[in-house]
Amino acid sequence: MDDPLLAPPMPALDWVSEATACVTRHEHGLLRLEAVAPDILRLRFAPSGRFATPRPWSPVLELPPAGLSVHEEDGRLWMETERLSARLDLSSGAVSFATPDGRPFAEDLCAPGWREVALEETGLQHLPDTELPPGEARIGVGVRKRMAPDEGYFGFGQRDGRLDRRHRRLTHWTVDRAAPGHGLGEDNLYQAQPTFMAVRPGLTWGLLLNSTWFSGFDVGREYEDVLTLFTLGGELDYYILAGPTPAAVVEQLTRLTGRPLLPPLWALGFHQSRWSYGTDRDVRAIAEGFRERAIPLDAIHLDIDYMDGYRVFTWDRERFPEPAATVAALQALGLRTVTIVDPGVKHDLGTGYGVAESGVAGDYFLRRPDGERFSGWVWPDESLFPDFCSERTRHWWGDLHGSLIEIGVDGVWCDMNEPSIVDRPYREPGVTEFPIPLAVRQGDEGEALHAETHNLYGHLMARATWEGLERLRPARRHWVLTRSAFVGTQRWAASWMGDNSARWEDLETSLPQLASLGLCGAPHVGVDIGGFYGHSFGELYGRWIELGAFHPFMRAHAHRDSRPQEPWSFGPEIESVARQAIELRYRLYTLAHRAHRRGEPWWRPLLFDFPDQADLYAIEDQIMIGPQLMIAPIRAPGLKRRLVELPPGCWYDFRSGARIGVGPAALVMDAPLGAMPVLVCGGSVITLGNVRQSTAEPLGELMLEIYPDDEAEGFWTLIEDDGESFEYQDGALAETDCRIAPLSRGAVFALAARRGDYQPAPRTLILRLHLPEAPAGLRLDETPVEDWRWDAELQAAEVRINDDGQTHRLVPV
Ligand code: MIG
Repeated sequence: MDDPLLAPPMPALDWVSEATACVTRHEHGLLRLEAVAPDILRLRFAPSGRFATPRPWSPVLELPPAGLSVHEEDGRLWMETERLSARLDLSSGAVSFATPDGRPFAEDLCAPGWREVALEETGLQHLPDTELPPGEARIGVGVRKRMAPDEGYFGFGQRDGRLDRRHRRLTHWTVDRAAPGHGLGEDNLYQAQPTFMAVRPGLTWGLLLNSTWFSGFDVGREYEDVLTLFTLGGELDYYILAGPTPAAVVEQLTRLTGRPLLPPLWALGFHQSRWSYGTDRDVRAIAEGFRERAIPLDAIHLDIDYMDGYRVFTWDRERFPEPAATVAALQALGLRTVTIVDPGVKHDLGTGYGVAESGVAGDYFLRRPDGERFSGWVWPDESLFPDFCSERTRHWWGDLHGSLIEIGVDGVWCDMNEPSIVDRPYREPGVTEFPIPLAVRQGDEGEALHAETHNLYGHLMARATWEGLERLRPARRHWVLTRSAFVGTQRWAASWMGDNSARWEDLETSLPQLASLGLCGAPHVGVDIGGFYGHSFGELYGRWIELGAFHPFMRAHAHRDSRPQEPWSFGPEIESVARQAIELRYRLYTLAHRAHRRGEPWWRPLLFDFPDQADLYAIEDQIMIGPQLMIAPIRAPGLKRRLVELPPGCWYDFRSGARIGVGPAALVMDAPLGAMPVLVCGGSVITLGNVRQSTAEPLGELMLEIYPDDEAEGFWTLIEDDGESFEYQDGALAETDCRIAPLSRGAVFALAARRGDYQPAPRTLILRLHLPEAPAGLRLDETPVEDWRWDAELQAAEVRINDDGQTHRLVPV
């Protein structure tokens, strides 16, 4: 699709406008521009003149439409909402967008173009029966847009490589990255998210390509400063997100694709995994190992060896004679059990394997174009594959989780769902990937080709799993982990980045990788801490776990051939680094409610919070954890200190409590193993609980670490709920607003009265106000405080109050 042609002009023959949309008719095709919301416009162009019918499994939600005003002037159509405008040149068919004050962006260089595409051009694996069927599937459609020279291009889903994707060509097709190691390439990985944001000082806008087909973005690689969007499937369909900030773009994107789930609290704790803890005894020993050593843990993952011959939804009764008893024993230690489930169902008919038999009886498995059932090889050898586009199939699959729920399993880990399939048993030589033929029909009505639905295989498996858990156990929040995903999967699942390696390079690439996903609306992400392939080693593991303590989803995992990789496997020094890192995670309060409400990523690049500082765009080795904390990880061996860029504002050292500088500036900070720099932005209130061995233990006290800025006022809302149920949806929340005046205005700290119906357990609040020097005294609610202390080391005044949910005001005097 790299043809050098700019598409020829495509004059409009006529146009009609409706309340929310405007359609222009061209000699070849129709172009429709629709206001999906005041800040979201959708553009569709169908060269055939027929727009594709909506898909019942579309990852994009229907929003109540917004008004669009349209008028023609000077050979152009002007279309406007309150927040966004578009202009279509009637003689050429090119469209561009602009802010309400007239700043243009995403300007077409020409009309959309289209042509027939040969499969070879896509780079997709090409077997005789994977041919694209003739017709719209083979029609590639695209358009080229001008890239403003000062724009950085971010998002683009799960990939290796740099944060800013200018000068790159990126495609979207989910694949199992079978080879060890996440390098610095940018090829397709397990997940596909055809969305990005363009950021420049003063304006961020976003784009979601509404195509589940093979698609791509050429971000100024082919032609300098030219952005090309292209997709197979015969229709160009994209949404423009008005921004004007990265946070607004992610909010708009997750309004369209669904807000991220709110995980149960336990899922935000530490998860320990390995391929595989192979027996009941191994699992219990690991659990006890954590408790004996007082290393906090909430979940243990069971990889594929718990199953009987890799048959999904079965247990190997020799290795796990009484799974319910094992799960109960873990529960007694405050631990949840997560089990892996692969999509491939062993082709095992006539032996009493109910999953295969009910799947065949219900006709839930994919069929080849010739009508034969499709099979391929995975762990259970020859396997059948559910058609997750079918609602009936999703229902059946979801219900199968009843057997796991009965045993007491709390979370489901969906693996191999790109899907990953090979052409013969793994043990035989010459194993090759074996794709589902692109012409396979999917959906309850057979409405779509696999070519259209491939990228949704993992997305819809995660959905089927979540919806099944919801039916089976409606009162408790569910938890699903998935390897493959698309935009929108955040509604149902967290994800990890698949099979990385125990190498510094893999730790390094994980930083921008997770940050990019956050920009695509997927906040609940993490990578295998320590590295999956290969043998991890003390320093790498130590650096990784101190970093991983800030992953939104925190799990350590390792390959079956790698040496033990539990926190105590590398000797006492690393064990204590790991314990401290995990303890810190358990003390920090969660950002999950913010993510759930606005899609806000909590692991994010500096540009998210500082979009006007172009010199910070390229920084990918410092990560903001929510708006208040910034971490500066170590990515290489032997380092004991590193350079840290301070964005604008005043900054504190989280560990020492000391004020360290005012940005923009850069400084060198100490970073011994176990103590990578963690900074707090002025104007922050960091909430810390006490150390707990699991999230099930009660919080005795809550520390509010208050860090005033020099000039800016700080705001923070602490959001709590029971961590387990859906009652927060009916108002069972506790929300506490905090405000901290700048030092220039006395650093007064104000706590508002608690809102909402959730009542936290009785507790003490410890207010720690960080100040440049000791105040003469403190007044609390207009009364002088007698019982307070100045902590000279932390440079903070500390006072304890009973958390009565009322308004309080602390004034240093
Ligand atoms: O072919 O279940 O990414 O986390 O341990 C390998 C075994 C299959 C790949 C997953 C990995 C998991 C492994 N799986």
